[in-house]
Amino acid sequence: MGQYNAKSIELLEGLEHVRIRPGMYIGSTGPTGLHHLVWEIVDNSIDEALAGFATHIEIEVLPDDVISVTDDGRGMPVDLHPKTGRPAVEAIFTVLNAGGKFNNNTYKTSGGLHGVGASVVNALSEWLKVRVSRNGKIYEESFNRGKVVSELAECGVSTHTGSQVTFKADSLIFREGTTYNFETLRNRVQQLAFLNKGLHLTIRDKRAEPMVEYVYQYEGGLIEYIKFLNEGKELTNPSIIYCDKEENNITIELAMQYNTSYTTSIYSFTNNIKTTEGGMHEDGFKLALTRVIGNYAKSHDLLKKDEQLTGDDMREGLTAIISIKHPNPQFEGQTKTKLGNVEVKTMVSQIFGSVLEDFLNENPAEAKMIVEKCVLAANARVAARKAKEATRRKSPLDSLGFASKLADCRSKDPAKSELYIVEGDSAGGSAKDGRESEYQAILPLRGKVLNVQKARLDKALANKEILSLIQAIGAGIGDDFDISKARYHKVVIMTDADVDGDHIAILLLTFFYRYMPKLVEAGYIYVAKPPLYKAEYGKTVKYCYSDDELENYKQEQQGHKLAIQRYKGLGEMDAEQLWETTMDPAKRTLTRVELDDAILADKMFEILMGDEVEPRKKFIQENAQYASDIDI
Ligand code: TSJ
Repeated sequence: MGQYNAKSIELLEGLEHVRIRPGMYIGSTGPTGLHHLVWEIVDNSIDEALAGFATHIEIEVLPDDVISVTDDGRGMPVDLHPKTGRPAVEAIFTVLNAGGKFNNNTYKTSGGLHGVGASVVNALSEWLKVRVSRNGKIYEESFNRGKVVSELAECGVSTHTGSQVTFKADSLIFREGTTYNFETLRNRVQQLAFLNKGLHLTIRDKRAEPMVEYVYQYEGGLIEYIKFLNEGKELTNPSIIYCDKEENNITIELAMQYNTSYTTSIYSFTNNIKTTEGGMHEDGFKLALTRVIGNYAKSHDLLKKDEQLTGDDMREGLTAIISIKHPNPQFEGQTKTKLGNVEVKTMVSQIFGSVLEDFLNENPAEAKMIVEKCVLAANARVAARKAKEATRRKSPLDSLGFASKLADCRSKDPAKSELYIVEGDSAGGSAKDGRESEYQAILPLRGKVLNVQKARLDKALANKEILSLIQAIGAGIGDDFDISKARYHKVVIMTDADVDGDHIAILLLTFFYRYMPKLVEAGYIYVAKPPLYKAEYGKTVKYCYSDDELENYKQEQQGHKLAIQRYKGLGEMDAEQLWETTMDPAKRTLTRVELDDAILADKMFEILMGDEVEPRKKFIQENAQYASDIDI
């Protein structure tokens, strides 16, 4: 790697624009954009580690939501630019696109979603301090809202090298607040540790009393990631199949293992960025998997006469992680999270293909277990196809031998139409009577919905409640799902505000997440919030949606004798009350379901679908963060 110095930093553009249009640089000024600042800084330290110069990175959330990131790398360059006479480190923080990101000598392998760099973080910080240990000295410089307030100066001696950046996000920019969610930060730091084998990462929450600290270092890299993801799952065969290879400056690391579930979890990354839309690395992996297992099954006579394995059959129950490090990644697709480099496909296919082939040949007993599982999947696929055909028939009322209980709305405009999925026939009745039938449809569900986490598609499709749901939504299911055919742009889950109701809501969410993920991604799924209490005096009625709200109301109304009713279920409300409290767009609170982190969601559903109530309760309390309350 060439000498990195002040010359390689070119002056481009001032930072004023970043403050005028922050969204252009960090995506949003909400919580996502705020957390993005942290990754923009951490990425630089990861690069230093990938270049072989840093081994430890520490991330701290300090009181007042100040972030501090420290590494033990070479320390940012402090030499002066020959033309401007300014220190290199200053340019990193004051010049847009400085820092060598677009410089060939110092290619960037890590990277945030937008790859915008330290200067953007500086521009969007109320204050920022950088401290460099280098040349036996410590240097410091500080900034306010992107502008230098204290020039680079020596402030001590040092026996080691490294970089530290400390900043406070600007509340004038981040109007929704500058509070960090520690769980969000911890989760990504752990992921970075899995993705960068051997790297020592520490994260601390010093806002908490006592301070909270997590230390991550995974010598096994993706092997340990797979172990973590398959934790608590029953395995098809004991081995994790793994490869880690570098060729032409491109690194390919891959790990996979089967479990006995029916879901496929393939996650891919390029330069530590999740490639949600897949791309050439995933294609190469799937190609090799299909080819090698297919050949093995055939050559070892493991298939009956008319049995054939498809790629999908070979991916059922598979957990796989593919991580590529590439000096020049091409990101394509709608969200720029699809790897486009064609050369990667052949590389992954060849490298992983030969590792898998060797594994099967050297472990015949495990190979047999894997093939047998694929054959089971193939048989289930044939059964599911027949069941699926039945769901495609047009009318919700005919062909299936049962009448769906859907009370449809009159509007045929999906953008205006809402589907309420209601727990129980009695609440379903009230909802039907109370609704605005022009645009609100009601589908009552009886009892518990099938747990699709534990059932294959063919079994799910044999379930009446699920069939009614698929037919009501009208957009198909699984691979055939077509969001443009969805008959409602709001699908509202309305269950009792108790443990059973929560469970039903989660079962429904699991179903949507597994079989209609596009509906979740599009933000069409909502959870209704029914009141917990009715407090009355005279003719004044007040509905309270939480214990806190009730307490506050009691305080306010100390002069009155309140009659308080606790609702045990939706069924206790009459049609008018249900409309007024939970369905009227002018008054109701709907929580939009957001599950944008598929890895986290998979793990959560796994915990949730267990038979115990406590972990489920804990989830619901802790994961308010994955849902945002929207008053509509
Ligand atoms: F960019 C930044 F300011 F946000 C930042 C950079 C923040 C943090 C916490 C660390 C870093 C950083 C940068 N850590 N390590 C480096 N390394 C360099 O900038 C560096 C040092 C020396 C040389 C060289 O060629 O001598 C090259 C580079 C890129």
